[in-house]
Amino acid sequence: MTAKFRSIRLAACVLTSLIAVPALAGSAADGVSASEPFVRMVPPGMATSGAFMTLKNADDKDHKLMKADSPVAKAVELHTHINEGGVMKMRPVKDIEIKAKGEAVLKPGGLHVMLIGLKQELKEGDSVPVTLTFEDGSSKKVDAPVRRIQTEMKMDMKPGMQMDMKPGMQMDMKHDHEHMH
Ligand SMILES: [Cu+2]
Repeated sequence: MTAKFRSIRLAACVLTSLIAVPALAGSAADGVSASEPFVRMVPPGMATSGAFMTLKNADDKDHKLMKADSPVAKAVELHTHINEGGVMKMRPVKDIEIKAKGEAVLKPGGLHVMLIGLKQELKEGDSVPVTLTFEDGSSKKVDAPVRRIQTEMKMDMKPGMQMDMKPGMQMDMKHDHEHMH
């Protein structure tokens, strides 16, 4: 391989990592649409946040979201929440299934795209690019605005479920420990 050829290949690699690959007709990225994406606003200094959206599958076959990437975080994982004796805990999931003609809802307290090690402060109204990659390797870029979602966290709490902390805040701190150890 010539040096020139190598540099072209390198340039192509850099380009594909910077620019979202356009969805090819018939690909999973073509069949799945992401509606109402948003990223949760977190206080300055907080190292983690989450991205949420509804993934709709227009195809006759199931699709899977395999991974997500975002330039605002050092690492991005697919997570879900499980309720263990009244305590909400997060668990990484290997993929998120979007059934044929169905949808997968990523929402606070449920499935989410976890942004770990934020590289920048997320201000309300900022747009966070999130690239979703599907089972066939196709991907699409979603621009998720940063929003405050405190009230939605409250809705996830059952009456009688005691929380001696501010909704949202401390739960995220706990996430930090899980990821930072
Ligand atoms: Cu998480």
